[in-house]
Amino acid sequence: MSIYLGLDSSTQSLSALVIDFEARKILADLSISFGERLPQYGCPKGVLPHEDPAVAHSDPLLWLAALDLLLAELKARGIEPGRIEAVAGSGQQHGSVYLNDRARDVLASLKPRRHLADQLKPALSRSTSPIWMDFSTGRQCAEITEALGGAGRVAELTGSSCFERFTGPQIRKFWQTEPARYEKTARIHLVSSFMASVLAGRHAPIDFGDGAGMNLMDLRARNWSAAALKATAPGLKARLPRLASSDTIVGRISPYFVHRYGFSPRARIAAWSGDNPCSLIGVGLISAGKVCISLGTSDTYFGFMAKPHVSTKGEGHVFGSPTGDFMSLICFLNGSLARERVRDQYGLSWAQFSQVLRETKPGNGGAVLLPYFAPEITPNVPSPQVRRYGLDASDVKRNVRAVIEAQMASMALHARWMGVKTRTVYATGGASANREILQVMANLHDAEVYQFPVGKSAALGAALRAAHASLKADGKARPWKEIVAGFAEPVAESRVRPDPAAVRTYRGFLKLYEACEAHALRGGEDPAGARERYRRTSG
Ligand code: ADP
Ligand code: XUL
Repeated sequence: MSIYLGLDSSTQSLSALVIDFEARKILADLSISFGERLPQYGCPKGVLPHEDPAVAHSDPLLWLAALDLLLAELKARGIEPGRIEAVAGSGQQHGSVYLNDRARDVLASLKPRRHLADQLKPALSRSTSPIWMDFSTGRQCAEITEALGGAGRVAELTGSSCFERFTGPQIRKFWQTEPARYEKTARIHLVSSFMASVLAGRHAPIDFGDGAGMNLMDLRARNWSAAALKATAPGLKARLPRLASSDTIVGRISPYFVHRYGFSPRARIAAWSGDNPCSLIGVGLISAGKVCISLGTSDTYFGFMAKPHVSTKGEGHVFGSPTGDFMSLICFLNGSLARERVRDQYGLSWAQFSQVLRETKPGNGGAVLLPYFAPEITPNVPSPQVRRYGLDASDVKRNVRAVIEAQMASMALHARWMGVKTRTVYATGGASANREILQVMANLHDAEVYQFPVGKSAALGAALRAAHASLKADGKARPWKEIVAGFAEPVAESRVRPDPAAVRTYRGFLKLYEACEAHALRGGEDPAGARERYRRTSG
């Protein structure tokens, strides 16, 4: 038997991939969309409505309701849960769940006849969970940064300078605004360690991958940083789970899942990690030289890193990789969100959007759009701001090209701190189906781009991590190369090659884009001159 389950608790859905590891086959692939299947939780896109647009919380009970639904459905699809050897998972990063001192007993004695959500409800000390889309902790970020000696120091210590969505600033805000509830909080989990805890029926550790997304972990020493804890909230260490490597086995599956869904009592629960560390495995990035660009609700740009090399200017993060190494990541909030806004503004279908990209020229005649339809993470833009340079809002074609060129240019500029020349890009996420978008990507990054056969890279990475951890626990550890082989590989025929003429055009365009960004965000000089220079050189 070599059947493993990978779960992915993401912003808008909970997904599962079941793999037959030895046969290199995906046996089941399913998802529960929160908005469609669990509308009673009032989180149509995975987020609770709030009068302050900077606040983004979700309902942790929604994730549990989805887990019950998903496992029931897995069984209905003909998968025998009793054959699953081990389960691992991936969680949206940074989000946190606050539990009181009843949680330990509740987790240890889950009743198979009752839903998870009903049982865990009395164990919450805070009914909602701030998630990665929250921008409301600017003040706390400033306070922590000052206490730790500046943004560069925080980045050197924790892998990232302070970011609003990171767990430490979120915890500080909770302590400051709801001290009584903070006092009643016995354990603060990440989404990943919370879900693992429920599956294992005991408090699970936080892995080094996801732990690095908190501004609390010493990235190199891999322990909770005393200085960061002190700068965040009092009594925090006692409230955090322990840190552990990603291949830790948390324990056997809780009897709840054995009795309710027919899992084997011997099934192992491996530590969960963040969705990005899991995706790193899910696309097979186990050594340096290639990067992955995921075009999802938000866009991410990430790659394997052997030695931690951080951005001290707040342009990205270094997390732990499940292989025990490191990974770099840059998150762009305005991903599909911005592409859809432009598409919808002009009433286009995706096919028409692609057609426009085919018909228009690289460099867009020097027209530039800064597409911060929502607050942007990279570069830091705290409130929405859409700017057009040499571009009329009524020009459908130029706006379509401009949004894609802006996104790809922004990635190229803000990935420079990683100091690597990328020759190969793996593209994943919903919009990676669009080959015209991938052509702009190839040209702007001067790299070959490949599509991936499995859309769910985070869930696949989780399933492969389950296999890796469980084999290791049996004394049959396999090298990562063998773990990912045959699963996490790009489609060879999908290659999109850079066009040399477009690559040349984009060298100048990048300078122009950089000037527009500096003008809009940092009071830089008017980019009219830069646009003129670009137009002259691009012919
Ligand atoms: P998530 O981050 O929620 O997992 P996905 O990776 O599933 O998101 O991507 C979903 C998004 O993909 C949709 O919101 C849509 O904007 C985008 N998408 C789907 N098809 C296309 C296409 N042909 N061209 C561009 N974008 C697309
Ligand atoms: C990464 C980030 C997002 C979330 C949700 O830093 O905020 O990618 O992990 O997917």
